[in-house]
Amino acid sequence: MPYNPDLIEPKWQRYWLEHKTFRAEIDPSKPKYYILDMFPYPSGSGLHVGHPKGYTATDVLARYRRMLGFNVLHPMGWDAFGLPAERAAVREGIHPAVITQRNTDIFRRQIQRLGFSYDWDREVNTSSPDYYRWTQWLFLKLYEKGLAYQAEVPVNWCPALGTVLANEEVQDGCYVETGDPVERRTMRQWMLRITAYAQRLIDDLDEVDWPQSVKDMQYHWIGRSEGAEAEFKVRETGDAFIIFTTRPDTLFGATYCVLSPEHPLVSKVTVAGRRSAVEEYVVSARQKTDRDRTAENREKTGVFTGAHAINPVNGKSIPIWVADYVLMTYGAGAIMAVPGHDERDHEFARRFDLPIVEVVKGGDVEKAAYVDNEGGELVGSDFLNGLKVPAAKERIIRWLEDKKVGRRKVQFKLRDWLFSRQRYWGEPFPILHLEDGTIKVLTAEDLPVLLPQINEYRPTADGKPPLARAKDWLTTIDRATGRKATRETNTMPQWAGSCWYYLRFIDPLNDREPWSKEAEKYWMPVDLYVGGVEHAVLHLLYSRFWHKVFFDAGLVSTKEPFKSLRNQGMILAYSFQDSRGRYFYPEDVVVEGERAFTSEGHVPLESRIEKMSKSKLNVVNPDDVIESHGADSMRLYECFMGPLEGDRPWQTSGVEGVRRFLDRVWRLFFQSAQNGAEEWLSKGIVSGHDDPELDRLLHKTIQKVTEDLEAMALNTAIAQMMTFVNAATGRDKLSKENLEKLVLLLAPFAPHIAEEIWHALGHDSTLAYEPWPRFDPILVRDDTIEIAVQVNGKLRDTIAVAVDASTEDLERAALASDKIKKQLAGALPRKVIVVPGKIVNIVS
Ligand code: ANZ
Repeated sequence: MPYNPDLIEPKWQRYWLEHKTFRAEIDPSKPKYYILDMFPYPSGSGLHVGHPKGYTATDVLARYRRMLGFNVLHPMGWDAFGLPAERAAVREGIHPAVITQRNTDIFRRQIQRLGFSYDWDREVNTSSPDYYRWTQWLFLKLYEKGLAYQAEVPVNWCPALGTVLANEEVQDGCYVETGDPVERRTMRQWMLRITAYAQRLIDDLDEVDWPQSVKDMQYHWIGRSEGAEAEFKVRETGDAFIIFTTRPDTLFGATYCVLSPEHPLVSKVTVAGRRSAVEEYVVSARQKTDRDRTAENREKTGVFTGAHAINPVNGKSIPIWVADYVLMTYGAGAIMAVPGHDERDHEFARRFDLPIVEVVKGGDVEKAAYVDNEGGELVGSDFLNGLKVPAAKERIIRWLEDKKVGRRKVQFKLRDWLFSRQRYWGEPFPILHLEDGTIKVLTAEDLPVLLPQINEYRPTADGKPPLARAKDWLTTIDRATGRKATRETNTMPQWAGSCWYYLRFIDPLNDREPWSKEAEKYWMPVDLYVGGVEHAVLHLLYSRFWHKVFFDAGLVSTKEPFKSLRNQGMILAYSFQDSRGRYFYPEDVVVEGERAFTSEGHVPLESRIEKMSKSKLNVVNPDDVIESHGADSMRLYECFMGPLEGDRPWQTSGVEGVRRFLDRVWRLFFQSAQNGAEEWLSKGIVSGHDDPELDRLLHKTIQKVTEDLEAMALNTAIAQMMTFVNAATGRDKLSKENLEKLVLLLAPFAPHIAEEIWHALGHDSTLAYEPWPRFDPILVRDDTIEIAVQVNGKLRDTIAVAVDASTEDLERAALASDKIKKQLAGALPRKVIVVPGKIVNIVS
């Protein structure tokens, strides 16, 4: 009976679904383990083999934890609202609701074909009213706490998408998902006050076990700077402005000040003769993005206002300039410039011939800014002279505070989160606008505010949200007062639903509250979260923020939602390109030695390893892999490709390799069974520990696989099982007991074949909750160990000895070594020092 995954796999998948094998219920008698995948947005036409890499790893670990006796919560759902789903809808000309339904069905089927052990009774969909009702409810909580507000703000407007975007969604002036450029506009939008949580978002990262790189990205994005504010007076007008600096110690070195072009004082302080030059400069700066303005090697520009500022520390007058390298959106929108010790100021001073003064000793400030902020010593700075930079900072801050011209200040780069979009496919806000221009916030009883069904859902060029076209929906009556009202027409961004889905999973059917206290107490926090690194400062920052708001509102009992986090690497693929840059399907390429040709044209082709993507024709569909080799082979290969975090190219030959391993496992069990399991069982594979060597190897395998699973080193766990199966193949003396152990070890990785064999071994229910095999510590102990032998402190040989060898045995073995004999050249050693289990030292 050959191994046939086509017969085995659908059968067990049906079994698991019908028996609700992976259903999770609160059970205080068991320790819980909540293991979560970042849920996908069901756009496009289904999964490629890159998606399940993380899902496979979490599934292996979920299955392993169940066998260890944990009550495992492992759910899956759909991040169905938002731009990606809507863009797919626009592309295909199908209504987003229809396309979302279609795509979730495809995703669910594909995911189920891989035999993942999700509790499907907990499936959630962020675009369904019984889900987004609670997203709206949570928005009300944010509003109540003063964390949601409307404001006229400079926004990132993306003309191609017809909507504004959050700062986190924009990189290098483009939308991160599509590369479409964004522009600056000022618009009235909904904002969330994430900045109120900046410090806690930093501090609480100490509590979580996350990759350092992800923590660093969050630190960097939040961007905490310690420094001071100082007040400068304008000599000509008597106005005052504040500057923010991280180097208050250099106050004596300030030789000019800069106002950002948007600074409210610019026009007021500019003297008559400079007015047109300054105005012209301000207009041109408005066109540039912050990114352009602060680009490092861009030539500095600026214009003198004709006015002067008085340095509070020494009363000196210094010129006030306007320059676009100072941003209005950071600090106070104004700086004191210290060209001696700041690179940008140095460059600017050079360009406009402004004085450069040294106040920290150590460099040559005429040549370059000397930026040392630790070891340098203050000069030319009156009462700061002789102090090191850190001490000088403290001293000057005290001085500023005493004289009431400044104060200690912590500054963050993080900005409030722009939370509204001019798109259709999102959660409507639970907000009404009354005729007098005030807003009315709806209450829990009014929810959900249903998203109206409209056919013309495309965005508009002028930024008017598509929901404004839903005439019947738009106008309504405020229930409390009977006054006429219109609904808010912006929608929430896709991140809204994903900010809290992990909490809905713990209590998905609750229609009285988003989740119960009981469920939260039992299941939270998420023990392990696995997903792509691209969410480091988007989803992961947003959901941490919401979670902290929930914590403060008493809705959750933990400060952080995700205790540990791992990022899966990318699955890459070989793609073939000709000299004109055209891509070809691998099937259409013939490889001859070093070169590749297309089947027709014989165009010399280049193959390279790239990210899997439809446009590069290098996508591998999991359905095809399952059809040719089965889901178990696919799962094994996903794990065997390399460490979870690494990027690796997909190789069909690799799938064939793990398939051969499963064939071998199958043969190992059925080698005596020509006619099926029953006969095989009755013939009885010999029982008893009659092959001690294989026995030891099995126990070592249990040990290694267990340790590797704990460390999430799934690839090396599989390699160890392969070693065992190779050793066992060909020997017909495996006891049933040992066979069972091997099946249980394999079960988390290749659950279908494992269930099938388990069943054939005479068990009539699933192995999903069988206890994880234990190894015998005596059997895994190595009999021999390596001991180093030194002569006069130099390593000369290593010898293999019994673990329990005595001091005398060790001395004898060391002196018997040929290499040592040669070293001693026939002489007797003067002294032999033996450290049992470690080393033999010989003094000659
Ligand atoms: C004087 C000074 C002297 C500065 C020196 C640095 C070195 P981070 O680390 O990013 O917080 N700055 C302040 N506000 C600014 C704004 N709105 N736009 C552009 N630059 C601004 O950097 C803080 C430093 O960036 C501040 O400290 C200020 O320059 C500048 F030897 O003040 B510093």
